[in-house]
Amino acid sequence: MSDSSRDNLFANPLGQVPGFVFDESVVDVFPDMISRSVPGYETILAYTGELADRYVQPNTHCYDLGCSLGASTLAMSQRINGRNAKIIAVDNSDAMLKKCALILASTPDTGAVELVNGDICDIEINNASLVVMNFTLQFVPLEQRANLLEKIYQGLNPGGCLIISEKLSFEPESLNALLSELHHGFKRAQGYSDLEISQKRDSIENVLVPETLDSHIQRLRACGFQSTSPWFQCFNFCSLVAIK
Ligand code: GEK
Repeated sequence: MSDSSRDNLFANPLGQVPGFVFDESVVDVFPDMISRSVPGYETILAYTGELADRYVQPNTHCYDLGCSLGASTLAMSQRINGRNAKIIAVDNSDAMLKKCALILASTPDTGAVELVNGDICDIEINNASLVVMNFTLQFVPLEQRANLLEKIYQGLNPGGCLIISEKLSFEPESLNALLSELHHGFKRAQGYSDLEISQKRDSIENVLVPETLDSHIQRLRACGFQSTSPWFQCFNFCSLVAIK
């Protein structure tokens, strides 16, 4: 890996740490950042592909909400060739979408992907057999999350699947602290220094707002998803499926 694609955004003391934004400096290092920060990221991508294979129906839509550089879109598209299913990949970061477009253009068999520059709370969802939100809901303001989930439920066809991957919080606080410490140990093992870990934590606070697993499941049930379960968890990172 070249130095310019290694995540060292928080390696030097920043004084006042700015709030995290998905700008060009993040885009340049994003694949390295997410794979060294999210335990199980590669597994979640692989099983996003597996679930796409199981759930995507011919002539329907698949949504990748908060697509970043298109990793989940690529995982899906590799498994659903020939089904005439359109993937709609949405992000509201111009920098992410520009680079995502370049990546898709240089990858074979991604012709059926439509890139949308917009807020996932504003887009329309219809005729969906699969909706993927891998590590995006955590950035949506808390008060907008129920409406977004309700819109997804309405836009899914019967039998359709929603995948939500998130960082979680835990109660009581002692358990939250334990799982955060295990996560920080994972980051240390991936080569991040204590300074990088603590500055990133300050930067992301109030930008990424995690909820408990119970809150996620209760909200999904309230929207109408009767069939929902976590299928993966490592420390404070989790992925859920919910079937309409
Ligand atoms: C992956 N899914 O590699 N509307 C649209 N996009 C948004 C919004 C919003 N309201 N809020 C945040 N984003 C990807 C990884 S990253 C996760 C997703 C992370 C976008 C934001 O611009 C960013 O690209 C993405 O959601 C979150 O599988 O960085 O931890």
